[in-house]
Amino acid sequence: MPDARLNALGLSSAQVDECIERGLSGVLGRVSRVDRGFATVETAQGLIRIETQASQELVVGDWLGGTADQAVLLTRHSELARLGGPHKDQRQTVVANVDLVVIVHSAVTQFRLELLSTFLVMAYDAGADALVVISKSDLIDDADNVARHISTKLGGVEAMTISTATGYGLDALRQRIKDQSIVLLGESGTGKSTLTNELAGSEQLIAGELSRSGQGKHTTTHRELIVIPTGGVVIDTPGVRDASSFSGDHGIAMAFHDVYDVVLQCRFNDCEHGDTAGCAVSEALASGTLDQERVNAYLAETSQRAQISERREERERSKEQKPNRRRSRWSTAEDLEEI
Ligand SMILES: Nc1nc2c(ncn2[C@@H]2O[C@H](COP(=O)(O)OP(=O)(O)OP(=O)(O)O)[C@@H](O)[C@H]2O)c(=O)[nH]1
Ligand SMILES: [Mg+2]
Ligand SMILES: [Zn+2]
Repeated sequence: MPDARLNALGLSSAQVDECIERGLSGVLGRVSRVDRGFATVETAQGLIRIETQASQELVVGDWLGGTADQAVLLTRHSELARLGGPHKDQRQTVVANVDLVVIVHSAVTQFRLELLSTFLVMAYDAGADALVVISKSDLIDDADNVARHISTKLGGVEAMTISTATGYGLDALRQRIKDQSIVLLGESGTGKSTLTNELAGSEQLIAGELSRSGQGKHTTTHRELIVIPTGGVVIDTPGVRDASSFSGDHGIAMAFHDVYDVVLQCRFNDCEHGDTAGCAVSEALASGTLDQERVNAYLAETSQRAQISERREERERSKEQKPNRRRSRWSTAEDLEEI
């Protein structure tokens, strides 16, 4: 059953074994794009479109087995999620089966520690690895220094520097992501689509994005999965201004490992890590073991998480009190166009 195209799409023995175990013969394919009502699926036989059902929300990166009429969603090994739903307080999977989340940050954009930390939390919560890519290195003298600084501020996460204008760092990046499924996350205009096109080479241009207007900005509106000829697949996503993660403990513990280790030593379970006597965090700050900016980012992430779950619980309570209220509309494809 496996063929060269499916391998290029990132097929692993897990999907093949699952198809055999579940008796799924026929089509095997990967969702490359989801539009309202249907998904575009790449198969060994070419592209097919299948209707999506409310009962089975498909996302880019999903693997499907079975037949075109009765496609079966195969087990996801990772799920990148954000806050979604009508009240922006539900877990919503946006991309599946990625190995590596590549956070793209432009060397000439103001570095927002909280936003980049949120991307990191999302990556680890997804069950993926994280890599920070500093783009547009041609526009400043010391982009590698910027990469080192940002890596330190983000707790030592791996960082690389690239320029699609000069080609700097691209071979190293191709090697790093070889044979992996990666998703690009970042603010708008950081160069995600330019990088996607560069990685795709002659394979595929993001035709829709580039043909709509001749010049100027080509703001991405869809997530799209594209095969990289040197090995791997890349999922381009629309840029975001603000991100809210559906942060679980795992993502926070990984992204803020240094802060989290100290938090666990606090004397009080409900410590707010202010200037309280016995607070391990304020002691670590005073002795210089912890970085104030990282602690601030940690506190912002956890307090946002607390607010969201409070809001959700309050909503659930008021729903219980008003049993006849009309149910709100669940998210549609349009709500998804943010990451
Ligand atoms: N100087 C320079 N410009 C770049 C580089 N990479 C991308 N750009 C430019 O940056 C602008 C934005 O690039 P895009 O690739 O569209 O950015 P994006 O991250 O996809 O943006 P959204 O789709 O809105 O999220 C374009 O004008 C690119 O030509 C680079 O390495 N150097
Ligand atoms: Mg784009
Ligand atoms: Zn404390």
